[in-house]
Amino acid sequence: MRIDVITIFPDYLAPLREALLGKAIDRGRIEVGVHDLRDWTHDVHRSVDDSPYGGGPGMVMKPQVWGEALDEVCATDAGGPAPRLVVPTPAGRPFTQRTAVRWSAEPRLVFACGRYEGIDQRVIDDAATRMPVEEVSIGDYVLVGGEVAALVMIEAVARLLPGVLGNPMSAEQDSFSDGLLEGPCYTRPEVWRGRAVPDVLRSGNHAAIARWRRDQALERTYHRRPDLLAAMPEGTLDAADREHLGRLGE
Ligand code: 6GU
Repeated sequence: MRIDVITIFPDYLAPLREALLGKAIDRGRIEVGVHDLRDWTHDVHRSVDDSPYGGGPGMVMKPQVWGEALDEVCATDAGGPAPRLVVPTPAGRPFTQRTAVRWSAEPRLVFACGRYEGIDQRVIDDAATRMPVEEVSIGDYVLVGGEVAALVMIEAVARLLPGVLGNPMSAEQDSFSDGLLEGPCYTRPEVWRGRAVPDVLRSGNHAAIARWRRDQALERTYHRRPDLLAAMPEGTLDAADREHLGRLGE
């Protein structure tokens, strides 16, 4: 997968080269390009923003600069695939694990990181005539710009790519992969500061362990994310699941 990021703060994306993502780049699983938006300015001040039509606070990012940047970064070589353009914005559709799974099948992603109040909407509308475009938010809070959101989304996508995670089973057992939060986990020692590891995990009874883990996941989801339980498709919970949840409500 090839990932490009356009930003006025290229240094913000430095963490991409660290740890898990850095290793994936070194191994050639991901190719990353970070581009300074100001490279596409023509004026001496290298300005990227202007005051909003209709008035109001803040500044809007200029269409001319973004237009040229996207023309160049999103260009396709002969027969090559068009990228999916991602525009991080608190006004976007929610980014979820499903989004990450869907994007992990793309050959190319381009992230257009805006600052200030946003990017002139015509940039997004124009790009959408040539490539798939998604305006997405990573949660119900406001960040200063799209850079940190892009880092979050790139990490969520990259860890799903083959050969990026050490253990491919971990991606399948994630919180959200079965619609529930993951329960607690334990390692040695057996007793730490007077706290013992739950007996069932040391019992060797694999069916009992699986049932206990499922119940813990149900319990955690019930208390922390009741919205996830309410949204589970019909038939996702079996009789044993429903019985455990029933006991929690009593
Ligand atoms: Cl994607 N961008 C910004 N600036 N703020 C956000 C966000 C994105 N998602 C949540 N808040």
